[in-house]
Amino acid sequence: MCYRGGGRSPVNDRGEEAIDTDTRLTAATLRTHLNATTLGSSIFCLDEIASTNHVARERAQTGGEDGTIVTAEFQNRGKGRQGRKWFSPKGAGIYLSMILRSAFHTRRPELLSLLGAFTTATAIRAEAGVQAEVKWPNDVILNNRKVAGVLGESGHGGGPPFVILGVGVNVNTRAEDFPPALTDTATSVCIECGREISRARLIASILDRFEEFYLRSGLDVLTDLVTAIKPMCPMLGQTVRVQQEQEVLEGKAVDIDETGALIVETEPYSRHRLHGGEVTVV
Ligand code: BT5
Repeated sequence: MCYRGGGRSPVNDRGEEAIDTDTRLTAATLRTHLNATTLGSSIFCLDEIASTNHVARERAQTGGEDGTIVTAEFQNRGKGRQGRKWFSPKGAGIYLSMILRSAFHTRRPELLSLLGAFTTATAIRAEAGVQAEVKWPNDVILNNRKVAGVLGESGHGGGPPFVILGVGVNVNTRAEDFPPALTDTATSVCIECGREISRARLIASILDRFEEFYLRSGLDVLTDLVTAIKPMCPMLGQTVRVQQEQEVLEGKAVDIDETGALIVETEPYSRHRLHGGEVTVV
């Protein structure tokens, strides 16, 4: 269970495994599942690369259009926020980046990351029937373990300013394939739902849901988005500790506002708007 194809292939310590050609992602397969029209206007499905965010950035800087999608079977330098690494074993996960150029949304990169986490969580719920949750600012959690992360990076060139939104999802990764550093904190959709999930269907489901919000602009969409996210974010109402660079803040997470900021109350009438950081529920 929780591996691709009918038999187990050897996995080395870089997470490399032979690709089963039947399950390799292709633009044609993605298009059979995709309803979105802007997202996926151009699709590049690659094999081994450093990072889909790097490739998407290069394409954006040379004119890559709004909605262009890059996926990979394997990332040898998959990255998280602040120089952290993203474990990206071959063929088992989704490594997806989108070029986003909507002027309305790229002015709110934090909200785009939250939208990425929210649509990934709702897509996992729909495709696998498990209770994925959003952990502000950029994570998707299943049974208290991280199943997906989102990395938003802003840039210029090749057209209107852009955000590259990278989404990494552990889809069919087996428990024993996570490196020791992640065994207590990470999980995959397959581990939690007990069956393999089609990466192509899950990507299409994420993009379709993302586009519903992305093609709209104005205050209404911000309100609708935040209203939809909040019930999926169990940290609201909890006491949290937020690490922001050198500063640590502890208080009650009371709200997410329309900019995507987390509102933390340290004492009555003392509210802080946080735009990023590492959150632990105390
Ligand atoms: C993230 O960063 O969660 C953003 C991850 C974004 C990955 C995608 S894949 C497609 C695109 N191309 C890229 O190169 N990146 C994006 P952050 O919140 O900083 O979390 C990173 C931390 O999560 C690491 O330091 C580990 O502790 C943990 N981690 C690493 N790989 C993981 C995995 N596969 N599953 C769960 N946790 C992981």
